[in-house]
Amino acid sequence: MAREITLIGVPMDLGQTRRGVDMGPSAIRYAGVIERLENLQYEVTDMGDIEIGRRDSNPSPGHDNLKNLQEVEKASVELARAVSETIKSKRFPLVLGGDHSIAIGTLAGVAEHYQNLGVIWYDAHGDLNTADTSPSGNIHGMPLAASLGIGHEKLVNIAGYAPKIKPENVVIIGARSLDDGERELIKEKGIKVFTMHEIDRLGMARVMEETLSYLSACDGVHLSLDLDGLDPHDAPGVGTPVLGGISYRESHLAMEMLAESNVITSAEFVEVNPILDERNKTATVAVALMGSLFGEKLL
Ligand code: 5AB
Ligand code: MN
Ligand code: MN
Ligand code: MN
Repeated sequence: MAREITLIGVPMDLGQTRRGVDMGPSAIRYAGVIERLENLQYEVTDMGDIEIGRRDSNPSPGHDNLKNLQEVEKASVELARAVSETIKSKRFPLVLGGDHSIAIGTLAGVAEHYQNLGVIWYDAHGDLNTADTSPSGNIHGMPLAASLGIGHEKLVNIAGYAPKIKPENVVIIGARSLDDGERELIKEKGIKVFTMHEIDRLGMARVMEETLSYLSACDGVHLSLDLDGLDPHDAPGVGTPVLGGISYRESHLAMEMLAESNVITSAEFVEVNPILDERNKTATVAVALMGSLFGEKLL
């Protein structure tokens, strides 16, 4: 893992309809992310926030069921550029969301640097919808599909190439809410999913061991961590909470095992919504998990 980290804030809230998730990057900074990483002897540069356009109050025809498509596309292009530049200068991109639609841009910037990029999608949801299958029209439910090359061409072709990742290089961890179309896509593409059932049954240690061995042929691994993967008792400040999630302790173990394996080459922490939170708890959890991911140890 690079010892130099670039923080990229993405105050995106246009991938869903609840207000407040645009304040996620500020909340994470306020929770002390820079100090936390500097204490671990990383050199940290905060490049500030990507500019996000205005909420599209009048969706243009032909974009049905893709809310704010234009603005999400625009921000994704800019984010992809920032992430790609970061990797070019041999630094680790740590992206702070913002809603999960930002993963389209993050992965567009990351994937051009790898032949065989692995992705760990830590989430209560599959984020495998398209405009045709989405019950909401919210693009934050579509980024994994778009990155696999499935969905609207504007989302699929960010940065001018597609697909970004291969289905056999994706592991979803924490799933407990999937739509019908997502279930079909998982079966059709044979995507590896550790649902809450498997986490309960196998335990997080074995889930992470299997995840790491499953992705062992990858030349880089991106961690896309949606805070709603955690149980809402531990991470209440999210827009689409689902009961019965991964615990705080299990999440720490997962991050510690990723740190030990030294395979993660880029990461994003998304869906922190301070308006829905309890005293910045969710951002604080996010920063604590980043601590573990970047090698924090008690002894
Ligand atoms: B998140 C839902 N599947 O598509 C949809 O938080 C929820 O990035 C998506 O995981 C949740 O609207 C998106 C019902
Ligand atoms: Mn989610
Ligand atoms: Mn998500
Ligand atoms: Mn959510």
